Amino acid sequence: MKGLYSALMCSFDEQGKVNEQGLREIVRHNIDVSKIDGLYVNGSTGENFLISKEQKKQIFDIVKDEAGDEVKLIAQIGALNIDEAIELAQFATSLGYDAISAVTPFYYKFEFEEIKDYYTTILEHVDNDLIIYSIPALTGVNMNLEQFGELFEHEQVIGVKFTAPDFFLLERIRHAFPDKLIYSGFDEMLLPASVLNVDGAIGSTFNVNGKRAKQIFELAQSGQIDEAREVQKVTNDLIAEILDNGLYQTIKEILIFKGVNAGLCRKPMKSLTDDGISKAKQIAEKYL
Ligand code: HMN
Repeated sequence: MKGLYSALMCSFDEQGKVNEQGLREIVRHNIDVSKIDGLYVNGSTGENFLISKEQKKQIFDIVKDEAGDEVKLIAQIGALNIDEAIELAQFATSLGYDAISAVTPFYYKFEFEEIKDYYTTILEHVDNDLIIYSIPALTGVNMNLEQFGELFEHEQVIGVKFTAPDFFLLERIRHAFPDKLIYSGFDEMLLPASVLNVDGAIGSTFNVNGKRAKQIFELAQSGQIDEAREVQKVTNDLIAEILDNGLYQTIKEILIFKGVNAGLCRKPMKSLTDDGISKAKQIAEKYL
């Protein structure tokens, strides 16, 4: 399960429906062109929190059908409605997903005991491994070392997707739990996370910049830090321009420029203006 995973984008049409052909093309681009090790399906980048349960199932189904066993597949099934999370976990597991992942429950400012109960309840109902999805900036849920340790006591909890700029905590988790999988979540911080010996990374920009991400990860692993820093620098120039123009929309527009039918984002995400589309093309020409 180690390696680099694209946080998979999904292609939506003007009505907000899943564009099956477009989604298949995004999967193929990640496997054939970006040479990614795996796909993280229905995460933030997949606009998971903007779509229905039926659409989530449709996406799990199409991605597994297209990717088969060519790369590892992680299904993000976290939902505030725990029945939905369980149903999605069982569905993805029945399709053959290699692991499930669930975002920490958010919005209601749950206590840690409630968060722990959320994970144990899901795992009582599904025979699969689980990766905690921690993204404090978006969920407001900040867990400390001891709390990660309590979640890791469950043998089905095999790791964490760590999307935070807290390298002190990352190092402490790495040191305390050498057998758990840690995936770095911020693409612009891949090098420092790799130096701290994470097992892999999950990122939105890997949909278009997967080869450079892999270079950074592999160079860091072999101790070639100066070389890795150079690749991270170019990567961060690219990421800065993408963020400035609109993260998901710009990645989709770059994919479209590359001939992949990446479609539109779901409302309430706005579409790129004509200027934004031109800028995305310039970014693609400059870096990719
Ligand atoms: C997901 O759930 O889709 C991803 O794993 C999220 C991933 O960590 C991305 N985070 C967000 O989009 C919030 C990053 O790849 C991020 O987009 C990138 O580092 C640019 O900031």
